[in-house]
Amino acid sequence: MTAPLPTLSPEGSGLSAIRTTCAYCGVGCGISATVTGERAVRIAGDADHPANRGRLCSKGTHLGETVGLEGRLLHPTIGSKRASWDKALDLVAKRFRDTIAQHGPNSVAFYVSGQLLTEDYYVANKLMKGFIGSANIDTNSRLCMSSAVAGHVRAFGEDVVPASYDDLDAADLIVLVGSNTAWCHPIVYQRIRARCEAGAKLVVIDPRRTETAEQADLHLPIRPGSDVALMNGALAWCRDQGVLDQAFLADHVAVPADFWAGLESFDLWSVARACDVPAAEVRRFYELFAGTPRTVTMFSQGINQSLAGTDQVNAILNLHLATGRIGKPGAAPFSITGQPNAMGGREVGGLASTLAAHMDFAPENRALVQRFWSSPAIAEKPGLKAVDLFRAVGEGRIKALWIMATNPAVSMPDAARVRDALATCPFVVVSDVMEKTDTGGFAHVRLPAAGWGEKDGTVTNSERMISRQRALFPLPGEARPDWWIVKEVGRRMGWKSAFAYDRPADIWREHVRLANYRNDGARLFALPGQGGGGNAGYDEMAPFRWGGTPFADGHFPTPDGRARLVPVAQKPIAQPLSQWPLTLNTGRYRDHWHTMTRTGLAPKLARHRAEPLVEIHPDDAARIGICDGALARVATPQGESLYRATISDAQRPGELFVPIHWTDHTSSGGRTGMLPRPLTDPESGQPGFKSTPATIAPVATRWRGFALFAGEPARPFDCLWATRITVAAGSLWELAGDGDPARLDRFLPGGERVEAVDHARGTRRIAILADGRLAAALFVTERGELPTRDWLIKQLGEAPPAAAAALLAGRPAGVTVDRGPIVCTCFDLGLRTILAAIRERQLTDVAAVGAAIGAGTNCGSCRPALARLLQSENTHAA
Ligand SMILES: Nc1nc2c(c(=O)[nH]1)N[C@H]1C(S)=C(S)[C@@H](COP(=O)(O)OP(=O)(O)OC[C@H]3O[C@@H](n4cnc5c(=O)[nH]c(N)nc54)[C@H](O)[C@@H]3O)O[C@H]1N2
Ligand SMILES: Nc1nc2c(c(=O)[nH]1)N[C@H]1C(S)=C(S)[C@@H](COP(=O)(O)OP(=O)(O)OC[C@H]3O[C@@H](n4cnc5c(=O)[nH]c(N)nc54)[C@H](O)[C@@H]3O)O[C@H]1N2
Ligand code: SF4
Ligand SMILES: [Mo]
Repeated sequence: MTAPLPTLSPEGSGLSAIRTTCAYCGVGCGISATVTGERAVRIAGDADHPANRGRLCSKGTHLGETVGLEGRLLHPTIGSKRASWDKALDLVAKRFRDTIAQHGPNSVAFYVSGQLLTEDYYVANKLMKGFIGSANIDTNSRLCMSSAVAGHVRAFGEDVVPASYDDLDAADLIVLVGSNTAWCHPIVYQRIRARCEAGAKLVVIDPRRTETAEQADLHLPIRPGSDVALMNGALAWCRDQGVLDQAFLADHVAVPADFWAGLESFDLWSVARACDVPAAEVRRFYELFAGTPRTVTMFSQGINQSLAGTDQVNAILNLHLATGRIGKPGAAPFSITGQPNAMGGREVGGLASTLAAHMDFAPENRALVQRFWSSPAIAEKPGLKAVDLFRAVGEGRIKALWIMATNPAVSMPDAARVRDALATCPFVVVSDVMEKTDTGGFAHVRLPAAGWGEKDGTVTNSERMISRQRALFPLPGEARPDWWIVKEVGRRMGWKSAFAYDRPADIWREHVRLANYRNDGARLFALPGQGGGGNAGYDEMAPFRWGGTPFADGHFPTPDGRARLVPVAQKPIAQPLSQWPLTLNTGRYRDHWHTMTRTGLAPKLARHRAEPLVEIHPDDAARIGICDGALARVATPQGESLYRATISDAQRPGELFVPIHWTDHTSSGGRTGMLPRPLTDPESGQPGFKSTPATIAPVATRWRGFALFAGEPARPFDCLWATRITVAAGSLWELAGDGDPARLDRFLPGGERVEAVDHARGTRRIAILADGRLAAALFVTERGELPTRDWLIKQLGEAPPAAAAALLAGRPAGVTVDRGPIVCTCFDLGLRTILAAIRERQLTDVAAVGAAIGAGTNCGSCRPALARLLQSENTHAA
């Protein structure tokens, strides 16, 4: 495997740092990692990486907390039994071969992930499309980026993102559409803030007032699904103001005959009505847009994850093409990607709807790719897209399925049906790094994959920059990299020489050759000059961006060289149904990543949002009888799930917001995947995760409480509400129930027990001591208060812990330690601590808070939250 790069030796430490890339989001930050022990690493931002220039957000900063081996899958299993690699790989190869022999190549499928490295992805795509001869390989990017892909292809002829982060530094106006950048792409957001501090304007278009929206010059809280109206209206406005780029249109854009006529109905008033925002606000946006040539419009899931996602993407691209704001510094439409290697997956062509290397299934492309691979077969036509793929599994049409690096039992829409499908599928293989995932429970064969910090390969970030991910640790247990697992199966299926890779560099060189193969410039995706220098060249590869500044010359990869304006109509906005009067929106929290298999291991990331909340507008809450902090049941036509309610005027009336992160392993409720419908955009096949008809009702509970364990509870909780987070020495469970709270005793371990009971309030407090340490604590009340968790969490590891009286009080005598929810993860500062500092020291800006108590001075992810606290304190004071 790769030797560490000896370049970044921290002064005097004697340890050398390894340059690698963050495990999480599509920003693609460079990391300088110094291995300090067997499974220990010190993480710092790589000051030389162009994507982040040394900065990291809260998730990247705390990656070191996630590299332990706790919970890892470390050997293959067949059924519930441990198996050797030989047995497991032979079985996978045989079952796929037999199924294909009996039912044809389209009876098998792979479901893969934007969290694979490019080399892994390349081998999986080659095996399915070139050797099995089916295109039934789809990826979780279908749920994430596919509307952007389809929109790019319609407008440009190829899936090319025509922007880079440098454009943000050069823009005078940045428009964020359906993107909670402050939480989901924090380092890009810091770059946006820096640009705004230098005078650029920021407009945020999101139905919710997110932390991103709070710092904007203008926030348009539009009605969900009304983005086409808003963008079409902007284009009509620009035309009326004479700011279209007529020369660019004439030379480089094909405009359908009735295109402009289609915009007639999008006047200011109609748009304001469709979007449900004041016309004056819409007008402010339009004036800003029309008046600012250097505009970057950045969009993500509020645009993509819609039943009209592709049209919404094209509405944005139309606006940029018609104003000539593309291919120039500071002017671009910018689809920002979610996963670390969503873009790499698109480059190898690992979606069911593309063949390979940005080629589709046209006969000449099929012939070219088959020749390049010297393969016995080549997929004839696009394969099944994710939602259809799982439907086909459920209907018995797919009889062998291999899932890699994704957790569809949680993340697919209508996840209950996905689980049913997995349960009936004759053969399911799951490659994952973790032993317990909701999807892994359905596997016949489980294969232990190498994880971040153990793998070598490349990833491509949102701005087309390809960076190396490098191994920091030896492979643990019997874990193997995904490329190795897939090529071993390919070889055992009979294709020995086509899958004779010894190292990721071999695959990279082949990928480079295919990108450049018979490519006279017709495909913009090309990697000229790459792949040289042998294995050492690969090991030392520095980050680079492919494609230069796309479209700078006004040429587009379409047959006539012109871009396309695509007529898009605003879909009628569905009226609320009487049974489902609300609209459910789903998305992300700042410090959690997807199904939390990694961030869930980091105590510092767990406390920003410790439970899955349903956010509801105060008017709706009052009308329906939902109290802040109470449990509520959210139901949709697909299923139902429980959440803790939080009342928030950041929500629009009639809309609910829930997070996507909780699973069977972390919560008895809050499993959001059960709620969205399996409906998709007709062009892209991307599910409409952001608006599902829904209803909400309060759930009565008799008691609430929490439990702390050094380790895990004796058995899984079965009460109404139990959500888990990792704390430094064990786990913390938030609990609520309607039965007899005394039943909770059976979850506690044995040991010396101290207990206090307050019958008047229905309160019981129990601490269990074992070997002089606090082994567990249970605090339950029917009518009383509960202590804060912080101090008790600290007692878990301590020997001896505090006196029994203090333990049962939940705090040391005479001291209040309620920090509130954690805002700053780096300095471990809670809301109350920060508010106290602001008041006592009369702090007025984020920098002053940082100078006083450190908050926000390291990763900066909490700066938007600090700004909001300061703002509300100032309003309060005034
Ligand atoms: N902390 C964290 N960061 C992440 C991830 C994570 O799990 N956690 N995941 C990564 C991945 S894979 C992805 S894809 C990205 C996603 O990054 P984002 O797209 O920023 O995240 P989301 O929270 O899914 O949705 C963004 C916003 O779309 C808004 N929205 C909903 N409906 C509409 C609408 O009709 N119109 C408009 N204009 N907006 C709407 C929502 O209110 C929400 O605030 O984040 C990446 N980064
Ligand atoms: N309701 C709703 N649903 C959504 C979304 C939404 O906004 N709303 N967003 C969608 C989007 S944009 C996305 S991207 C998906 C994400 O959804 P998923 O892809 O299902 O989520 P993850 O938790 O990232 O799953 C990754 C899995 O791969 C494992 N893993 C990590 N690294 C490796 C590796 O190197 N090799 C292997 N083999 N396994 C590895 C992890 O342990 C984990 O089990 O969710 C989608 N679902
Ligand atoms: S913004 Fe944060 S999560 Fe995303 S790549 Fe950078 S450090 Fe990692
Ligand atoms: Mo995503």
